Amino acid sequence: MERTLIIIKPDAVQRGLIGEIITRFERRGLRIAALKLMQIDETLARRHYAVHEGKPFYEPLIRYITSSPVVVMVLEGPNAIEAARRTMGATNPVEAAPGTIRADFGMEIGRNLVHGSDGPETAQFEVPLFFSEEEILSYQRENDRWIFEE
Ligand code: DAT
Ligand code: MG
Repeated sequence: MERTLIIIKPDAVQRGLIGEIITRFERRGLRIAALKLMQIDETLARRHYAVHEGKPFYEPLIRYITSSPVVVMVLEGPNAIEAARRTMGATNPVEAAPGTIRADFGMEIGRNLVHGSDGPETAQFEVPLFFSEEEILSYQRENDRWIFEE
């Protein structure tokens, strides 16, 4: 089962959208393997977004992601990475498809509400930045067989 790291970003927490965003992933069928509210410090922010170091939006991005608590989750399911990113929508909310989280709640690329790992290698790098192995739970839901074919 594939795993992805999701961050409900500071703007979404401040706007009272934690439940709404979790619901969209949960309703789709993604299984929550880990979940917590936390404050991202500068060290963690710089590590998580290291791939963007040097880009013009890097410093504002670090200020934004450290500006208020976030909710971080590990979601799992078949093709969890792509499923989550399609539920989130395009990086820039004005380009995101209607019905996605970023389109339905966002206006600006620098306030795009949610993060999701963009590939298997990224997920394997990002998940351990936020969660220890003991915090990630392996379990079955009673209705998994009605959501996951195998
Ligand atoms: P995503 O979050 O969709 O994976 P990304 O990894 O390319 O997008 O960028 C990380 C975050 O940085 C993104 O959520 C918002 C911000 N960002 C990306 N490109 C930007 C740009 N051109 N201008 C301003 N902010 C940008
Ligand atoms: Mg990314």
